This record gives sequence, structure tokens and C-alpha cells, in this order.
Amino acid sequence: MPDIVRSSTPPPTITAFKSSPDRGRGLARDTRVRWAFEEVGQPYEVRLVSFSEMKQAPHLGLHPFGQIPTYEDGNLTLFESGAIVFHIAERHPGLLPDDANARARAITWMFAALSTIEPPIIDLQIAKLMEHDKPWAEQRLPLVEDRIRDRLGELSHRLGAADWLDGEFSAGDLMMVSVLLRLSASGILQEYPNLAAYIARAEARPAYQRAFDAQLAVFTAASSA
Ligand code: GTB
Repeated sequence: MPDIVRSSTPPPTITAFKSSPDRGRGLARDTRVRWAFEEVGQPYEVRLVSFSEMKQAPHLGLHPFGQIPTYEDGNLTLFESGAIVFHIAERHPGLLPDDANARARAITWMFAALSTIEPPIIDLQIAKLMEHDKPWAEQRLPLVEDRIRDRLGELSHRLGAADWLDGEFSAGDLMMVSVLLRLSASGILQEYPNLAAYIARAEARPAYQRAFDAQLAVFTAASSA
């Protein structure tokens, strides 16, 4: 019997906040990458970086904008959570369908999450966190919220009574739910019961739970140190 040859290739390494401002609520963008790894059953390592480390070499050599997450695997370095999740989904089965057209549609939902749904959600967070003391803040906030409602109404209509956006759970759902979760504290999601149920369904996935617990453990360890 030949010996079993085990690969000595180290797993990919991602970066995450050493001290996440969301206090372990899973809203920073490393969570979606952790979730992708968990869905496809691949190990990964995490290097924690402080805010000041993110703005210095060598991190700037990995990420031109000095942010997290990054991804390193051998001589490949990536940044942008969408690109990283797509890379993981392309290389391992579990997040993209085999059928070429279904795969293209799942990728379309990833783009929709990042370029159509996420921008107004980020606008809301900027309005609440960074613009609340501006003289025009009170007038702007409802406009920003209504732009989100427009998109959520359309998304809710498309999802209807389905479990996932296009057949089986895919990287498109992973990204869409990751983006929608940033609205959790706003109360807006409750206006769309099928979207709230969609998010709850995704959060109940064991892979999501593992990813959430892993990022929470960073916060818990830091606050008990
Ligand atoms: N488009 C990039 C991607 O998708 O990867 C955006 C990356 C990004 O915004 N990274 C943030 C970052 O590094 C962390 S996730 N910020 C530090 C900086 O820019 O200096 C964004 C985030 C941060 C905090 C919360 N929170 O506290 O709730 C939620 C989301």
C-alpha cells in the first residue's frame, strides 16, 4: 500500500480587522469571504491587521486602498471581497452551478448585490455615521432610505416565494445576503417579509454560522485580553 501523500501547501490567508468597529456583528467584509470558504469546505488562515497597519506597507502592497479583506495564496494576491468570493467559488464546487447559463446568472446576482444593492446601503451608513451633524442631514436621510426601499421592493418582487434568487443557493445569494445584513439595525428589512425570511434562511446555514462564529471569536478574544 502506498503511503497517503498529504499536500503541504498552506491554506490561503485572508486579512480581517484586529478590532472590528462592528464589535463582532459580522458586518465587516471578511465575513463574506469566511462564509465562502465555509460553503466550499476549504480551510483558510486569517491575519489580523490594525487600522494603522492597513495604511502602511506591507499591507498597502496587498491592497492599494489600505483595506480588508485581502487574499493571499502562493503567488496570488487579491483584494475586493467580490473578486475573492468569486475566485473561491470558481475554484471549488459548491457556490456556482455547473450549467453555464445558471452559472452566469449566479455571477450576475453577485454583481447586482455589489453594484446595485450595496451602494445605497453604504450611502445610508455614511448619512447616519458621518453626515448626521450636517444642516441638510434631516432632509437627506429619508431620500437615502427611499432609494434603498426602491431597490428592496424590486428585489422582494423578484424573489417572491422562492428560497434563493435563482434555483439552488449560490455565490449570488451569499453576496446578496451579506450586503442586506448591513441593514439589520435599520428596521427597513422588516418591511419586506420575504427578504427578512431569505436572510434568516441564509443565516441558518451551518457555513454561515461557522463564519460568523469565527469573526466573533476575534472580537471576544480581543475584548477579554
Ligand atoms: N469594495 C471593498 C470590498 O468589497 O472588499 C471594500 C472594502 C472595505 O470597505 N473594507 C473596510 C475597511 O477596510 C472594512 S469592511 N475599512 C477601513 C478603511 O477603509 O480604512 C466595511 C465595514 C466596516 C465597518 C463596519 N461596521 O462597523 O459595521 C461594517 C463594514
